[in-house]
Amino acid sequence: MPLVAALCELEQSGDTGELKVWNHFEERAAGFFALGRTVASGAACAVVTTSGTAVAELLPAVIEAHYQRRPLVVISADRPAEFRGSGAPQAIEQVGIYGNYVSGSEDVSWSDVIDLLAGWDGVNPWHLNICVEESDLGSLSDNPRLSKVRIAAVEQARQDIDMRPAIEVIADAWRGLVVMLGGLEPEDREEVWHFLRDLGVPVLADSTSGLREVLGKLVIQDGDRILKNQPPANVLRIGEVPVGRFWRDLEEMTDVNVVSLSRTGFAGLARTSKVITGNVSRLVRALGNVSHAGDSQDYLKIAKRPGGKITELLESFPESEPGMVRTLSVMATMGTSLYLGNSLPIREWNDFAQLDVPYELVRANRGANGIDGQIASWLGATANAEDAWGVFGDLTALYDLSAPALLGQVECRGRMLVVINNGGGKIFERLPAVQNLNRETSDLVVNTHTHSFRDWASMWGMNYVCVRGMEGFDFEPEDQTTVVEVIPDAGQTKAFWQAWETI
Ligand SMILES: Cc1ncc(C[n+]2csc(CCOP(=O)(O)OP(=O)(O)O)c2C)c(N)n1
Repeated sequence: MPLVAALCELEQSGDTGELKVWNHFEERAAGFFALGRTVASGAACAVVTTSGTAVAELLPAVIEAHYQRRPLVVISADRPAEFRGSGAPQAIEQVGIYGNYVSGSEDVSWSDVIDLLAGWDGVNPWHLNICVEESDLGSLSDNPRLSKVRIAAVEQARQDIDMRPAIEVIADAWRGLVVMLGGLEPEDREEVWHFLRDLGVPVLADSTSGLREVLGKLVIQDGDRILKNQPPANVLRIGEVPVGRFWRDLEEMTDVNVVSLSRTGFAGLARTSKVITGNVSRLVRALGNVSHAGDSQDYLKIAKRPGGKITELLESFPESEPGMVRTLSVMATMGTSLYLGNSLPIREWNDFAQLDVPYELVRANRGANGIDGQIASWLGATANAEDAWGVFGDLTALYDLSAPALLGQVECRGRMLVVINNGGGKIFERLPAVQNLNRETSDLVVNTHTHSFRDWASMWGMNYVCVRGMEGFDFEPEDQTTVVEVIPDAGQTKAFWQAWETI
């Protein structure tokens, strides 16, 4: 209560112009919403909680922030330190609860709350645990002196970065070089686009790179399979860890030389590879002018045939899940931003979405690839934006049923919340090991269900549209949030994948 009161007082006084308070009764969604805010604003966002398991609810968002390297701060209220280990009400071991997922934490009492962010790097998650005495609760006028702090320089200018691994991989392009493009920060896109256009090597581009639709002829369609059959000698990864299957296959292909240019510094592979860490634009600029390397292994030529076949399949099975994703991808060009939920939505978007019209902004939570907190993260990342589109799997949406409690605090004009309801975690049905299970066991793995999202939409005052066939795609964005429940035809989906295997 004193923390909330202090924040509201500050927000209302207008002394700290940039401070904005949101609220949610449920900490897990609040954590992911805050994460979304850090993504959209580039600035820190703190979640303030009471003591006890409330603090534990934030662990998934803190983990995601750690792997995405986002400045998510947890400010947890705690019972006074002498309660630790006592089993007293709402007293749990809060100190250290986030383990290595925070870059540091402070454990303090109410009267000490001054300059506690001094040790924080301003880049990674951080935990501030504040013990509050019963007597503090009555003395609201003694609010801690929350004041603006200047966070240590976020990233020092690093002249000393060794770019040689990337330079060598480019020089070796004549033996085969493919760029795998993961998610990029919006400000890095232009620099990377110029670099790739100059280099001219084939690119496997994730939707979250924001460049998938603008690289034109450089993008390899069906690249996962083509590269598996004929691996290049070199892979240059730029941005986040790529989503596609070929990145996982690289784990075993230890003779393929892999170099990553990464903001977060995570290799994304357990095998040997080289990672150059830093601001991606700056790293690309440090490579200087590159000469045109082209497509020495003819990947783009090889990809033409399967690319055409896939288009044919999407047209033959328009109500299959990939077919409906394609249609949705055309409609979503109306939006100002796109958020892709994990599991099949992000994969099917990468593989089957339209390639002609770029999306202004594409986001996803790819730190730990969780299906939790996705709707809340999307709301946080688009809190001030009209015409925001988010596409989620059904289990993913079921995980985050409380997230719409935030809708009253965010921009909802034109907001489109798409749930692709295929009746479970259908990504697992694509695995051969699961296909060999008996029905009962596979239903357990897939979490098969028959729930609809109609009543959920109604509970939170959202519009609802159900899309069962192609004719269902004639909905329009409204002034309030619309839930679009897309139900692919299971038979067409099966037929699509069977035909796809034979391409
Ligand atoms: C928090 C969390 N729990 C479990 C998983 C494992 N998992 C990955 S994908 C998936 C299924 C997701 O189902 P759904 O959202 O319906 O998407 P679909 O696979 O049908 O596209 C699960 C359970 C995870 N990634 N994150």
